[in-house]
Amino acid sequence: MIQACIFDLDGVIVDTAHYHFLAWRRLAAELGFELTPEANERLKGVSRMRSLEIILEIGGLQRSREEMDAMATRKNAWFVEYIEAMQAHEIFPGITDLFAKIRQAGMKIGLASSSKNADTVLRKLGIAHHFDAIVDGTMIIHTKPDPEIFLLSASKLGVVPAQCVVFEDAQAGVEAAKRAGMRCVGIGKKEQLGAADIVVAQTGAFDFSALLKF
Ligand code: B16
Ligand code: MG
Repeated sequence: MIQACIFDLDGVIVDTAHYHFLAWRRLAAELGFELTPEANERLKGVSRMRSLEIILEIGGLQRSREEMDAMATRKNAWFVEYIEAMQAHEIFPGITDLFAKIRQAGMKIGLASSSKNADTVLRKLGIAHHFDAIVDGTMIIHTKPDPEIFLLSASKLGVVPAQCVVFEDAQAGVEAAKRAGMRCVGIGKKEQLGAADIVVAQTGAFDFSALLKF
């Protein structure tokens, strides 16, 4: 019986995944190659530095640690510009209704985002009060697909992993949820998120009654 729903942030609650893509694409262009939407799937859910390592791998480039730090800082400044301009209405449709249904059913709600900017996004959307526990990129050592972020969320929520369901848009996030021993709702396309228990195109399209069948 599910006792808690744990939500990823970027790409699940709001389309900040697109802002990450725009910022990484801009950096790739500066480095002299194009970042395609397909290649971008590998960047979703993983930390900023891991994303940069993947970008350099895609471009067949090598850079020193100092150069990488400077590039990650530049990408983050562009991303922060996007999210500072974000409006509360950019939250995906159906999210607050889904939160209300979860609450009515007596379940807890957690947030598990790899982002170190999660606080800013939550503040812009005005939704931090919905969560019983928040875990972000500043609180973990190992990035998704490591299960650390979800195991920490479950422990903060006071629920065992087998009683949790994770909502994730990233391949790395689905893998992390399964490695944590949790159920997973994939947000996106089946071809990319086939390892999830169910895949829906958007979080708001998830049929709450499906939770009761898990
Ligand atoms: P930052 P999520 C993740 O957030 C993003 O999916 C991923 O693309 C990004 O690299 C990561 O956060 C780190 O973000 O650079 O803001 O610390 O999907 O786990 O909410
Ligand atoms: Mg995500």
